[in-house]
Amino acid sequence: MYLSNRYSYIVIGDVHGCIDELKLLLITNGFKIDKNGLITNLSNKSIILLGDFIDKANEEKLTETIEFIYRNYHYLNDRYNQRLYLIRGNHEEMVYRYITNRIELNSKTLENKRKYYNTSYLLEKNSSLKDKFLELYNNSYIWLKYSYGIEFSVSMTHAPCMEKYLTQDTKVAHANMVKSASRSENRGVSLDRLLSYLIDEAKDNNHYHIFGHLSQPNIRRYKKCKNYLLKLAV
Ligand SMILES: [Mn+2]
Repeated sequence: MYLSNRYSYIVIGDVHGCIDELKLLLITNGFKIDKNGLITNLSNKSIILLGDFIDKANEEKLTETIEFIYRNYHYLNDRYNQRLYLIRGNHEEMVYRYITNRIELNSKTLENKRKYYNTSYLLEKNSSLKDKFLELYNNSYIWLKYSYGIEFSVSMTHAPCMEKYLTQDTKVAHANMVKSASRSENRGVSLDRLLSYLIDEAKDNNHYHIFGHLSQPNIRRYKKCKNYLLKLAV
């Protein structure tokens, strides 16, 4: 989906239930949060959440996070304007599959549910929160792109991916934009080897790819400027 040039955009990576840090980050960037938990003082900024806003936190924080995003999604967006965008991450995708029975349950998938996708249990016992999550899931984008003329563009996805998949609308391309090769399944392999395309495909131009997914202590910028890795919210 192409973004309007009318706004400037703030892009926030993997929140993972860090609701207090998310609010602080918004306030640090000039937004205000009123007593009802609504984001105000946007001026001309729109917000893009880069995926993985759930899991890896306790149920209280996950509930607060989903409620906060849901409420603001409705407050900030209407049929004419969108000021809060969601990009789909692999955690939203997997939790969606668990809670809608789109995954075969066996010892491996049940173990993964316990280890990585704890939001599933919360949503399975809280149906109104589940409905809110499903609405957010269904309104999330796989990719967003901002372009300014032919010389400058920024593509955004949750995960890093090869250039041939970026902003393509096929099933395979979508899967690659939501999740890259798993580090937990490739222990001992360095990130630069696992995702060597990030280095091989980097170019010296003003077309950027912003993604999250890979937790890093700091922003990582690939040579020749093409690829950025966001500083994550965790
Ligand atoms: Mn991820």
